[in-house]
Amino acid sequence: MPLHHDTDDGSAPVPAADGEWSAIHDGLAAIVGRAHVLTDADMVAGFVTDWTGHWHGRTTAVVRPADTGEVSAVLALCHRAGIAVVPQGGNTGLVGGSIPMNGEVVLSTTRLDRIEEVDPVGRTLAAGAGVRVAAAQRAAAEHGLALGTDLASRESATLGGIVSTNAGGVAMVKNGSTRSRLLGVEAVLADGRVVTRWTPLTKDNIGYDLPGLLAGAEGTLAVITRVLLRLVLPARTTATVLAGVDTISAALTLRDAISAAGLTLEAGELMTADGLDLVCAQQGVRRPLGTRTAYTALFEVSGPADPATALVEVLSDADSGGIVVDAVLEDGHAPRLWHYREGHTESAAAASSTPVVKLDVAVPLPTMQNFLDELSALLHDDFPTVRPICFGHFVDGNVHVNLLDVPAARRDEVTDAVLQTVARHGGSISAEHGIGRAKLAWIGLGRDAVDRQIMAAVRAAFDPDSILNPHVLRFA
Ligand code: 2HG
Ligand code: ZN
Repeated sequence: MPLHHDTDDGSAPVPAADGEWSAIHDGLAAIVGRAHVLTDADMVAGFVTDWTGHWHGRTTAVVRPADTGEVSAVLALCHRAGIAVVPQGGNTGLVGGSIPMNGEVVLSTTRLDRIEEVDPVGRTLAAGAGVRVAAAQRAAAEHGLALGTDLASRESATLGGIVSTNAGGVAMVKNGSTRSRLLGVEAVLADGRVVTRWTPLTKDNIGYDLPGLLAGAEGTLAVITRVLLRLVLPARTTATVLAGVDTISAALTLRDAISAAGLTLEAGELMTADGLDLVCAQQGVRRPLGTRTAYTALFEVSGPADPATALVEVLSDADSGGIVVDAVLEDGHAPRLWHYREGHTESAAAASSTPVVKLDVAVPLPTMQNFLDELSALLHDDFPTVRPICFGHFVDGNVHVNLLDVPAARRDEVTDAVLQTVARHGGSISAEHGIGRAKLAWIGLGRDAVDRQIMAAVRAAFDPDSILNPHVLRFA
């Protein structure tokens, strides 16, 4: 089979001539069936553009294998031909991490969609990487258990995707990261070899944590085909409150009062006045509170007895202490209240005249107020036409800085300004979305030179020919 030449930036190998592709397409079709090798522009359109609309690429073929054997054969073929491959799940990522930019083959995992087993005794779920998060949640719920990861894109995001990005989401405060619940994994290396660590044991201490390494690797080390996840016990009774507060410190005081009352925090989210206004305007819903406050915190709590009554007591104390300006409370998970928070992403996208610049960052809680104040002053002074909307999983220190109406020519400049501010506050330039392509230029703000050398060596050990997602998560 003919070999490759390098693309523009010298790193992603693809075949040199069109004729070579037809042989490769035939080889791929022999593995997965002609119907699962997509080459038509209309058919591949949804695989080459990301959700934000900023990342547009091109692919010479989207391949949809049905099982691990087919994934292995596809990768072996691409490896022999020196063709770069971009693994893709639900394509809901926000950092351009699953978009082919230089004609790479897209390996879509969405046909690996079998839920194999929920073990209610061992409390585990075994499933294909292409299973949607919501489907896995439903399967766990049928056995009185919960997946432990929850995020707004649950209907589209896949298990392989949330493992590959080590997704955080709204339940991380209670259940920890996706990585922390990954017990086992089956994955295919760039040359087609299959690596399997598959033990439902929470205690299994033999050598390096390979599943932990694949979690958060953004598809650069191997293509995950199956996952074994530890499930969690869901809360039996919950209550949800939206609390209007003037400061981050007040929101944190409320968090502490909730814990001190013996309630468990299921989620702790933050919105700003501008963010709530935007959601209300875009979604045509009424403001949830009578008073417009600088911040609105959403807490979902659980407790052994009656969490709603316990929460009312916490709120009336907080109210008399001048901490909470206004609040609305509902029993249970309260989708109506959650909608104000989960509506942010779509509302920002719909309201912006340019693709939203999405900067998912984390800062230490004691500095969050200073960070937000400094950020807002900086944007106001240096980027007066940009509209910032900040929200996120604030109890984890996680802020989603969304920047609307950023002119294309100023994307990098404003990104740099925000990420430098994050670094000055001792924060992380990527809290939960990963580095992808969007933050490649800033990785040095979060990892020092030796750290990056080790990560590069790990990557080379898995994929010495740089076949897998070559433009993502680079360390040089
Ligand atoms: C969320 O928390 C997601 O809703 C998306 O992480 C965040 O749109 C964003 O910036
Ligand atoms: Zn988030």
